[in-house]
Amino acid sequence: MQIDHIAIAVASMDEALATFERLYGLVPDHTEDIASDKVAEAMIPIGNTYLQLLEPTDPESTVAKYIEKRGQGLHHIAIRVDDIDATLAHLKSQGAELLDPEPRIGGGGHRVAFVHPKTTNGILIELVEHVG
Ligand code: CMX
Ligand code: CO
Repeated sequence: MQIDHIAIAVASMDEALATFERLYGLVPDHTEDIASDKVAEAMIPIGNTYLQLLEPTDPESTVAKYIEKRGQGLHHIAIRVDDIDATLAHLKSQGAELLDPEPRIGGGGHRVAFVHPKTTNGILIELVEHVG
């Protein structure tokens, strides 16, 4: 297990990318529109993990609602696992509230599933199993 990425909800991707580059020299190596989640992502490598900037692309996006309610900031932590099906089965047996009972395809084509923030102290957790 390792941290796959740490996601930050931002109101303006262009502005956030400019800030991270100007202050820390950090630049993304991958950007993508994730239509299923109504967000755009920019993946910024840092050490052996990534910062994921998330900008809503639709007012109905969960990220748009998040920014409206709580402001910009830490949105979720993504944990990389070897076998997401086995991890989900384990979490289910432990009574975790799964937002995605079955894995779905997320950014980069990887298999992902979200676990409700109320399960882990107010932090939204994303599980990621890399494909390819
Ligand atoms: N972190 C912590 N708490 C969160 C949260 C987040 N990211 N988003 C919402 N919440 C809280 C809300 O503040 C609210 O708390 P209260 O009950 O205390 O008021 C509660 O969770 C319910 O929030 P809501 O606005 O009613 O939102 P929903 O129930 O509609 O959905 C959530 C919330 C977490 C399930 C939703 O954000 C979700 O499904 N997220 C997973 C999908 C996602 O984030 N996709 C974008 C990322 C794409 C990627 O990384 O690849
Ligand atoms: Co993510």
